[in-house]
Amino acid sequence: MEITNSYETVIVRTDILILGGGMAACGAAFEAAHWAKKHNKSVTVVDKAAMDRSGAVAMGLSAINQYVGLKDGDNTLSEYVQYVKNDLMGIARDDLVANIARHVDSSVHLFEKWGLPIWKDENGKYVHEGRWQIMINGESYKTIVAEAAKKALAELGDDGQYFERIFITQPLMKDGRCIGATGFSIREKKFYVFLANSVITALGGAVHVFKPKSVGEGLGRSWYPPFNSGASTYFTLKAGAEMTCQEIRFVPVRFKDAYGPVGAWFLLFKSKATNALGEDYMETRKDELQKWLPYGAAKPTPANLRNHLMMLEVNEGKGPIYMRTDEAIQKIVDESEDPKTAKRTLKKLEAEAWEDFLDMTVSQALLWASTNVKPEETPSEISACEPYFIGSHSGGNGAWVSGPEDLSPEGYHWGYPNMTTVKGLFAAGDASGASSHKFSSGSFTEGRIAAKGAVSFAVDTNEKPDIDEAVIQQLKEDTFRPLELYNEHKDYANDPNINPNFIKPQMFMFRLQKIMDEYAGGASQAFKTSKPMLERGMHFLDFMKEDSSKLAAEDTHELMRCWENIHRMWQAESHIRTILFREETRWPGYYFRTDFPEMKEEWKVFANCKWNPEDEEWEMIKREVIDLA
Ligand code: SFD
Ligand code: AMP
Repeated sequence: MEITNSYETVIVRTDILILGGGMAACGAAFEAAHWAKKHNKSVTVVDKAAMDRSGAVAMGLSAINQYVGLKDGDNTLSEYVQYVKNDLMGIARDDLVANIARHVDSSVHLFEKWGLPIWKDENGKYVHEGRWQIMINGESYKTIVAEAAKKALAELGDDGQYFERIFITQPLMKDGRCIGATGFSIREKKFYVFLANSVITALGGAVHVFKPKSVGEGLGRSWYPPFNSGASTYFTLKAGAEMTCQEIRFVPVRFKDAYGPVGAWFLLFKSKATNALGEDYMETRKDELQKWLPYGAAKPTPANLRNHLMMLEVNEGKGPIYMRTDEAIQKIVDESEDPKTAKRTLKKLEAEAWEDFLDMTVSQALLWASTNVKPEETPSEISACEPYFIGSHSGGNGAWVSGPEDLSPEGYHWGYPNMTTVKGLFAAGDASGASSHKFSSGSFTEGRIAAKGAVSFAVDTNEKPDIDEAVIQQLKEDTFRPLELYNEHKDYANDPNINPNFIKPQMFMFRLQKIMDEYAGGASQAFKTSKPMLERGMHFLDFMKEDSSKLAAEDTHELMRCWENIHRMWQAESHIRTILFREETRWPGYYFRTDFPEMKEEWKVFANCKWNPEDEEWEMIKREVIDLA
């Protein structure tokens, strides 16, 4: 244990512990600081990266995708809930969606107050990208939000602190309650033990569980950030919390190879996507939607069904699929009232098209530039990405959390808002499930909701949890085992990456991705899978679980990579188990069960799962979908 013992153990005690530094965590920090001050409590935030540029919003965004406009009377809560429910083919928690939606506008107003430029029209009203989406100049979005969170913590003096570049590994549990977390510094030789009264997990979604389409020289490019590596799912599962919608992966359609988002093109520029022959498949294939009623008739067509129609084209060899940016821009120019201003309109549209990517997916602008794409002249290829796990966009996976007292029906509410089924453990953003379409603004808002609950929990319980020295030592040894293993066996072979005594994290990740891609319906399989395929995948995953104790790391950075892949592996297992459990195809375009190719009324339920820390067994659970809207 020479290496392990060379790491100093640092114990941090706090009342409210916020894990992650992304949108949900920043919202949680902002709100927790407010209530903590009133109740004399302390708040601590821990991020694996630097909050100014961490998480999904690191590169910025060009739209806020959840703004309901309640006060303006533009929309109603129930319309939003209906929209989300349809988009998820009937599977969403109305109470959670409504709770976020009724508070989200005030968060957006705060962002504006803190300096985020939101587009306005000549009447001073927000410029909408779509009904629920508003346009921003969002390159510095995350920096602005992180600054506000840090400022709120600073108001608490010594009772408000944040730790950056600390990787969270495990939950700390005592008598079935979550009392903190362990982690290690990426920069210093320190092992951290955070002890808290209540814990909020907001550790983001999961990327690179499936083999990405970008391999070789493109490895690492993905739509969602590669540093979101399944920590939320791992943390809540390991704590024994019930999880929901682990089967709902999100397969976004994106500009091919650089993953530029399509929303602004479809909604703001009203562009069409066509097959190579110029046919608008949303028109020519609309009869297919009749097979997926009532959701097939919903407006807008659910994201997975839009994908499905596109994939039918590709399967018939009618690709490439193109976003007709040229036609969309020309149409707007043609429709501009005064021909004299047409040139100016064209310039403005060109600038907006480039900025859409420069604000959130810089690499797409680089790809356009390097391949001589002029969006006003050249259509651009789009395609389906690899699957992602993200509870905040058009996916749904995450922890099963308690809803608000005033909205939630029986079974959806068991105490503090956004508390998981584990006492003292809360979840928000990508970490909480069945409340899709929260995006950046809704994740921040849900963080605020969870924080209010977590402060109440800390006030009500008012304990200072402790943990045995021996438990800490064991957790420390588990954390640093990959470093010890490498050190012990490194001289056995010449190549540090090839050694029969251990496996390096990159190799481990490649193996995991291969299993998921080939057996669990990844991109190479056109997202198709079946019971025999899933069972075969599970068989190989069992070997991976065994081999995970042989992960080895040369340094602390690689140690982080080891742990990221342990987290991904748990995300993978819960996904395979839940797809297997749900014997139907509900989200064609995200995945297809070839053995159960149709949607079934009896499966209009939540497919939940749970890993029991006592006997280490998995349990699959059906929960009712209760329609409130
Ligand atoms: O166009 C650990 N998103 C969009 N939202 C919008 O509102 N508008 C858009 O335009 C959006 N689009 C978009 C979006 C994301 C991306 C990547 C692109 C485009 C290119 C989605 C939102 O960004 C997303 O919904 C929220 O950010 C989710 O918030 P949250 O808090 O659940 O996740 P996070 O922000 O990624 O933060 C995660 C944090 O956890 C940290 N972390 N810390 C310690 N230990 C560990 N083990 C950790 N693992 C992770 C991270 O560092 C981070 O701080 S569009 O496509 O629709
Ligand atoms: P995206 O860029 O695909 O992440 O989409 C951004 C926002 O626009 C999200 O709220 C999507 O649900 C929505 N969106 C994207 N494409 C469409 C479409 N074709 N029809 C309706 N809504 C869309």
